[in-house]
Amino acid sequence: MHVPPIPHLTAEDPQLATLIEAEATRQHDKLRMIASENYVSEAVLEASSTVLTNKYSEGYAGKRYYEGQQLIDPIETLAIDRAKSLFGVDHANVQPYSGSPANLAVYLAFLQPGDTVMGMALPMGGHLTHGWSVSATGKWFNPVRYAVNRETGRIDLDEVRDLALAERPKVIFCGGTAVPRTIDFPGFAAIAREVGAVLVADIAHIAGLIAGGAHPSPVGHADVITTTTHKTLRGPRGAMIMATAEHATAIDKAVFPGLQGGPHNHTTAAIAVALREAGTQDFRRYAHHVVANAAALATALTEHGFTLSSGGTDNHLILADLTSKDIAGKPAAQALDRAGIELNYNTVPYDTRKPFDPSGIRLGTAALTTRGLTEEHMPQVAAWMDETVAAALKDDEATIDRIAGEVRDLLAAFPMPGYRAA
Ligand code: DSN
Repeated sequence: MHVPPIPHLTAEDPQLATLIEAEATRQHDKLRMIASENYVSEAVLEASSTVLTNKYSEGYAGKRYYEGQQLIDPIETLAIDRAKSLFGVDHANVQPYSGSPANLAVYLAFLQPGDTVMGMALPMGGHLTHGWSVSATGKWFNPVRYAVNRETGRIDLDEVRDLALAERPKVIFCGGTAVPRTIDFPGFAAIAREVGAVLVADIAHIAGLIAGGAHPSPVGHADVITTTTHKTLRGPRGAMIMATAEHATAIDKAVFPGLQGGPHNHTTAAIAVALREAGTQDFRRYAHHVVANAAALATALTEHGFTLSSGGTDNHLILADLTSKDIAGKPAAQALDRAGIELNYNTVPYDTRKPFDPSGIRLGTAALTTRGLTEEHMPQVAAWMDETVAAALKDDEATIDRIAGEVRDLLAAFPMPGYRAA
């Protein structure tokens, strides 16, 4: 059953309660390997479902447009102070509703429509909001995009520099959604300085690894840092923008009143809880364990003949090209989901297939590490993945069902925050 329990919902809206309870069970029974997902603690769940959702608070602490902020102000200030202390930044804005609005606020703070922005191309691992064509950021601004090297699968900073010198972007984004390797923040910062651009590090995927000391920090290199709070950082769905003191006012004005109305105070409180958790020794161990699990899984997948983009991983994320397995990403992801292994199909760099039917899959170890799985389990996970992909090619649903049962049996020994067996 769901934890905290939902008795009032069950009594008043059983149809919805049944769906939520089923989702809790689904999350319990599956190896959740979508690289951007995690399990939050029960304390985070409690904070995000409080009466704070009743309150409007446009503005910032001490400068609100509505009365009754006696307790909202200290809650938001606590979240800000914890973000500043955890990441060692001058300024933090905890109001962005999620990662895309956070990135859009950066455009509003530093660019005029038509200005040039540079980011990693989406099929190379970048994010839609780094200037991809279907996003407002690609339609209303002038995007220039860097790639990864075709042979190494890694960013070539010489190519990034050449492009930056030729195009003179006002803003450069580093970071992305399918980047399995360490981001060279000092290298990007040198390029940004040379061309006079604002460097934005989008650390949405790796924020928890940075907080836990398992990935280098962009602080001291990037002018602005954007992040979601719900991936490796293990908080509620939300986002933050951190910045040097110089850019604090521009960022705050862009978030409110530039882009958003009232902050979601229940989310702010839950972010504060997550930031406190992320400052503990337990979380440091967790962050290093996420990386160790990903490395062990990458090794095991390679031994099973999977082709990994860039040859492996430095963080929580693995991108596999399934061409060598004679299956496309989407049917593989769907079969893996039936086998209790949840991940997403994904383009791989230089993919010859379409984004809605690409060659690869993307997976990560943040959630399964929260459940308590260790490196010793990764060979079994890789073996299940290999067997499932082979079974999918033969329409062998019996094997896929058997693996789903084995996954459930394994996970029964690993408690899930937010769920208890009835
Ligand atoms: N949807 C997020 C991810 O899966 O990486 C990015 O926005």
